[in-house]
Amino acid sequence: MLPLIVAVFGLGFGTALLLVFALLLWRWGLSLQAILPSRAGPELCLETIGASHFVEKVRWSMDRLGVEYEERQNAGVLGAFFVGRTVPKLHVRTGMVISAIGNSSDILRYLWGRYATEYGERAAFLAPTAEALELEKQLDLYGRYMQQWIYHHILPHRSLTLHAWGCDDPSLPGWQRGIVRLGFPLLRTLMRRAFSLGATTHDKTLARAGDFLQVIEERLEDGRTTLLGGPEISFVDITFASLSGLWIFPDNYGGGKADRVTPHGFEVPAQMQAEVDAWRQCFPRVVALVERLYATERLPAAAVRPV
Ligand SMILES: N[C@@H](CCC(=O)N[C@@H](CS)C(=O)NCC(=O)O)C(=O)O
Repeated sequence: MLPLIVAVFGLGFGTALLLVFALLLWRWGLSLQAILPSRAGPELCLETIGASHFVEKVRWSMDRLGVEYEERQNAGVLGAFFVGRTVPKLHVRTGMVISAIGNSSDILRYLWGRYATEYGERAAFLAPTAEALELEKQLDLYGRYMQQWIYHHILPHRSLTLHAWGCDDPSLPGWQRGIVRLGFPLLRTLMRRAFSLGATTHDKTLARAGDFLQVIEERLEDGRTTLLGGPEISFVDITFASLSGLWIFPDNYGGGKADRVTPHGFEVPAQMQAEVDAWRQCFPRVVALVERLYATERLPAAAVRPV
């Protein structure tokens, strides 16, 4: 950037040197800011986009745990393609140090490690047992199939996609919404490449997601009310329900934090609706589980008592 400024304004050697010095000072100020003791802010800050099933998994877990946190919402996709970060991303302030964790499963492990002793029973749903971790790996794959599935269907529809990315949400920064709107053709191309979208991928995704849902449907045949069979829900139930929200659209998805991006009021693309109808018919126990979890267990953050 600096050489451009120097060239455009025809600056001399002395001014250019001053400019370099000023920029170095500014950069040093930024570094100092990070370690100044007066730095204020929430202990936990969750960086998100409104419509994300991986975000919902963490958000729901944090709401259930009852930790205080601030959610910082962004417009969809910009982060991934221009800053190289995915959401959810949890920023943790410990005194002067701010750490960041950027993978939903790793965030859940951090929450367990940090709060299990202090919160006791209330954190029990986060216990990373061998069985839960094994299922979580498959669930995370299912989450990726869901991304491929939904983008295959919505990307051809500009308004629907922009809505899902938060462009109709006035609480998001206007400049982000503007860039997403303007850059839509590019973002759509990048998205198609990132997920290798196309008819072949769609067929594979549909089959793999269907196979996984069949496994879960069979698991529920013995009448269990949770995926691991215990009386209380665990993080794998929260994960499964959150990831399935993309096709079941249960009431209360997001616990009040995704209302501005849900597709109510939009016509669901016909092929997508047909596939949802088929899944609903083939996997009634799955649908019942997810709807029940959302109706009875998806409490908003404020509903959880402090420890
Ligand atoms: N494995 C990651 C996947 C996260 C992911 O794919 N997040 C998407 C949203 S669902 C994302 O960051 N999209 C980019 C963006 O919207 O900026 C996790 O579990 O957190």
